[in-house]
Amino acid sequence: MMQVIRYPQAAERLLLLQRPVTDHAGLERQVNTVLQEVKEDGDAAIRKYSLQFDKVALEELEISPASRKAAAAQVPEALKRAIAQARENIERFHAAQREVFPPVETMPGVSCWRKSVGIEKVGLYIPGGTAPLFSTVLMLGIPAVLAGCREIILCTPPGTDGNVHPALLYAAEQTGIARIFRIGGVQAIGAMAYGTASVPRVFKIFGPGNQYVTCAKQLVAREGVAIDMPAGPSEVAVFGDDSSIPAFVAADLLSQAEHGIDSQVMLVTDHEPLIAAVQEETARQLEKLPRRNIAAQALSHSRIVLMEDRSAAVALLNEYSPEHLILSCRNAAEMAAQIVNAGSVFLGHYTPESAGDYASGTNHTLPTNGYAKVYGGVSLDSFVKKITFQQITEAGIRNIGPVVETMAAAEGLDAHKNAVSVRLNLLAETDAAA
Ligand code: HSO
Ligand code: ZN
Repeated sequence: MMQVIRYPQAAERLLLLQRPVTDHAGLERQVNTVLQEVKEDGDAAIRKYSLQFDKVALEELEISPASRKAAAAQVPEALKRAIAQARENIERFHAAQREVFPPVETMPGVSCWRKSVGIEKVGLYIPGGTAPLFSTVLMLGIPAVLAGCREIILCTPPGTDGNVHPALLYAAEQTGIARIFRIGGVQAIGAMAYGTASVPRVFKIFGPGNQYVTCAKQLVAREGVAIDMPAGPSEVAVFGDDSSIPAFVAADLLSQAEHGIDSQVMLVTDHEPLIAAVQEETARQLEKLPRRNIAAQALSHSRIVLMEDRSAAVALLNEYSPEHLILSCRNAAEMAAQIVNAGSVFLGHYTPESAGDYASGTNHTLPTNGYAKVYGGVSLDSFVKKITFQQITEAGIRNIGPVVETMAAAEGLDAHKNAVSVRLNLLAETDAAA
């Protein structure tokens, strides 16, 4: 089921850490055709492609406030309570990311400060497909609201009956998302990037999606619309040792494997006996999963890697830079301190990735494909830009002015120098007059 690799050497390690390559160039022409049509024909193009791709004839593109309200009646009470708890935790964690940046007096009379200001218009994309990801509505909507984004819209593909899953509408309602559109795929990205009669244009687009959606986001990004990050197939790496509980490890691997046939799942261990135990458990648990077909396909290209010791495992994991990393081992905190590349890290035997996927408070929109080497996941920061401010007093310009004059002169930029000199001259005149 899962391929086992023992003590891989450098060349083999490179191969086993590779991600699947998606041929975006091949997709681009196709995706671009749809985008251009949405740009030119707006709502008409959206209706055309919704019929063609999603098999749904749309009249109203926006979901009415009445049907948004009505969704609550279709959501079981237990789920509502769970959503409320998840929302509270996600809010608490993201609110703590608010930055307080008091002015810094870099020199007497020279004050500099920075303020986070919400991006005015943001668009959230929630994929349809095999699972209604209402948890992603919380993960994107909550930080957007906390950041003070003024216009928050959401696009998601409807079923063939034109309806959107009630739990998704309910989560959006609870989060405070202003407008929801029943539009999916490339059409949705085009609509939010360019704006149509029904859909307002936004400045930044967030959210996961299939390769068409990802390609569309990358194309509109070239035209000046910001995007959160390019999303690849979801990933988890688990590190296990002699303290691991095979049933827990297997369950964690399967939780990621059930996302999609392209999910990337890896177990790294320094304890040979764990390998057979996890394989056995995985096979046993897989049998009982409703999504076993998807999970089995994901597992068929997944790997178990045996390393000499913990430090070799750490090196391998940092090289892989997984989206999620579960340290299912003793002294997890000590190991976590050595992790420099990962989207989100889960410590100890009682911290499944699922907790972070839904409810513990951290964001589940994370860098895949090795992007964790340079990017962090979505957070409050993703929804703001940080504007710097400064104010210089008369005393301040006397202090900093000569520094600027000298540097400007040395760069041969006399107009820059003059902007200071005219001020210093006036001060010198008033000093003389006094
Ligand atoms: N593991 C997914 C997030 C998710 N899981 C949503 C369940 N629902 C991507 O990180
Ligand atoms: Zn998940």
